Amino acid sequence: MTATIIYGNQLAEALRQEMKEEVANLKKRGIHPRLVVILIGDNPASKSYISGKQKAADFVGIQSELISLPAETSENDLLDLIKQLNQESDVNGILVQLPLPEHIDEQLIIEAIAPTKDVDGFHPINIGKMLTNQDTFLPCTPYGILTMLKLKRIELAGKHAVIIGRSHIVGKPVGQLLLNEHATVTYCHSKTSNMKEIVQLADIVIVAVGRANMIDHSYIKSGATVIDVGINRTEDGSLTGDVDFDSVKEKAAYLTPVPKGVGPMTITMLMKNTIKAAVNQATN
Ligand code: L34
Repeated sequence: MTATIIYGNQLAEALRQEMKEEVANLKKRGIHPRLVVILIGDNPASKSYISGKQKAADFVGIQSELISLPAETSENDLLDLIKQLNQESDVNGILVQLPLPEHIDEQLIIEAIAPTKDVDGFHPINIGKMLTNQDTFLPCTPYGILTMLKLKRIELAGKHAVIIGRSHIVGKPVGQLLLNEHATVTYCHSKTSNMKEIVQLADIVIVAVGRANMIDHSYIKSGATVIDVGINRTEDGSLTGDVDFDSVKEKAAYLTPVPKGVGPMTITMLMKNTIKAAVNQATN
């Protein structure tokens, strides 16, 4: 079997086109979605992801502003900035790009963002709503993965999904979203003793670890769907996923590439959440 490759960039483009029309219509009603992105320091990967976010916002018609602050910015100054943006009624979404420098407490910052403006869906209130299947901002990467699976009409109910990785921004929440879709969910992580045997049972495998090519065909059940969330920079500067693409593509039914897989969907879901924030704030 040779896998159907799921090109996230193509799905993302179609979704952004729809959002562009939606935003044009919202503007006729006086709703102008606006996103503020905060970058602390100058991590090159963060800069690249943020530039993708700004390009997408421009395309869709979302006004985006980047506030770029030095790595030495104090936790208190960042908290003050967030409090100020929470108060500004023309700011619909606030995103603090992660990771943050060591001296800043990430959780404290996430919890400072007004839940109504938390377009990342990282605030504990929004995570709680996600867990209990209430309407909320879903975290962008898990939301992007779910959207890809749905657009490709990949069955989730009753299927065994194995998540490799338990980070707060990808692994944990994507498992919960798949559980909400009635999948049977297993989490694997660094302390899992028999990972290969578990992954071999999976109908759907989500790999979000950050180790290049760690999953090859020997882990994969024939006909499985494999979603690669890893973004690893190789020595020559190119990007590669956590999945050994050439090996797995001969065994899986569906496989996402890196780049052009999950990454562009993450950005697209941020646009969706920002539009949702603007609409919610205009009507509440
Ligand atoms: N607050 N921090 C916050 N929210 C987020 O949702 C993120 N994330 C993760 C890192 N920190 C965050 C992102 O935006 C990862 N992430 C992200 C966003 C976009 C892309 C990858 C990760 C992306 O566009 N990837 C492209 C390649 C980009 C490149 O060349 O550098 C791709 O095709 O996969």
